[in-house]
Amino acid sequence: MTGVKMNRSRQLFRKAESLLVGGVNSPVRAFRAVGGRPLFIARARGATVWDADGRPYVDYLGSWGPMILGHAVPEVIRAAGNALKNGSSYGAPAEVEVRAAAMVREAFPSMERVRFVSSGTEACMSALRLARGYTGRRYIVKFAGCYHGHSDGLLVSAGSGAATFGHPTSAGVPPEVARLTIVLPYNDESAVESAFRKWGKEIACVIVEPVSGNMGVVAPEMSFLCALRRLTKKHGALLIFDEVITGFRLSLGGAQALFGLRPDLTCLGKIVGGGFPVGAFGGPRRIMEKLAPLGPVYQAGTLSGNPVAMAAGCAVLAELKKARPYGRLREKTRTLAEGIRESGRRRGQKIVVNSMESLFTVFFTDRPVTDFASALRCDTRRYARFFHGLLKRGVYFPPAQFEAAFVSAAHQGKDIRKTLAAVDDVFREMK
Ligand code: HOZ
Repeated sequence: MTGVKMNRSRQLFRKAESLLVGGVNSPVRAFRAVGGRPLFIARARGATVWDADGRPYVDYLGSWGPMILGHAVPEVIRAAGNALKNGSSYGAPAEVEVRAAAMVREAFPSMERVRFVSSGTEACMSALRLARGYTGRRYIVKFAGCYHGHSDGLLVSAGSGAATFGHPTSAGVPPEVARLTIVLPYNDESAVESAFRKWGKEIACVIVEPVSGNMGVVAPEMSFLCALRRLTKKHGALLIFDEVITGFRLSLGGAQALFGLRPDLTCLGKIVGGGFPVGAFGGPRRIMEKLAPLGPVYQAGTLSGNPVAMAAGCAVLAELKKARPYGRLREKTRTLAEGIRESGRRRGQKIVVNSMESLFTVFFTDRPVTDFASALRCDTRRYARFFHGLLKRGVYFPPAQFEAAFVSAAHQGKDIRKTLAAVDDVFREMK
């Protein structure tokens, strides 16, 4: 046989394409936004993932957020392993659910009552139904470029993969459903004011990523978040913070603790499950008790509060509470963001690096990115070159422009130095 031997990832992807839609189970993983073929990951530890050919990469995906402590953390392995020995699912209450709920409420005092589900999508979808059931209203307000999972009413002008693949409003969402979603520009409080003037009595809730991670990282204006709180209260609508990304990441108590704001409902996912499929939503008793079995809003799940997932989540939350890695995470992210900006300046690149605590995005534009419209002005082809340049040098960034990169407690100085050297080299090459 002559020619180059096909690497294992490529072999696996070829096979996967004949079995899985697009070879993947979640669109952005297919690398279509950046071209080429996805890597298959065989194992992960700390801040490193290894592909199926045994090549290591400094990982900034962190499974899209859950791995704030890094991969294969001994405490998490131990907790999940011990739980597993007692069976993997009961479909009946277990003590660990109570422990997890107490930990969530301690970190998020606004979540007086909690319901665990199996994903962030499910948490947001259920919070929406609850908001409608509680207020007896039908409209919801969301912001262009925010992504709250893939339930029908929320897949309207959505960020993340929906934006990447050019379907911010998905096919299959009936227009009758999409019409119930009012989409406004992020960071635009006057747009929110006029929406409330027009439909105030019919708006059940406003749902927002308090720091957006799904059009890339976009920080909120404090006045914007305050206006949301003020206007929802004034008009009897609920304010929902989607903290699926920010919860336990920006601080132990998420964005709401960092900004000192109290939403009516909070949605969690990712970190709360310690790398297992978990979501949660919660809020004050008077609202949450509208949920079945106490109230008329129905919501249920066979794997909700799964004991293995709950045990893993508790282990991560306990570790975060003990180690309080937030200051160090912020410092590492600042070093990365400043290093990338500096390199960009030196190499004549038009980039903007947005960062917030342990989240950041390198945008290929020279104008500030403050909302979806400015994010969409980025040069996604240059992002693709940047991504592949880094990957070739052993650094794994998100395979799409409209996503966040995640820094973990496991990233060490040497990882950051390697990343910055790779970035500089790629920028030099991209000139
Ligand atoms: N929705 C995630 C990006 N914001 C992607 C999830 C995945 O592909 O794992």
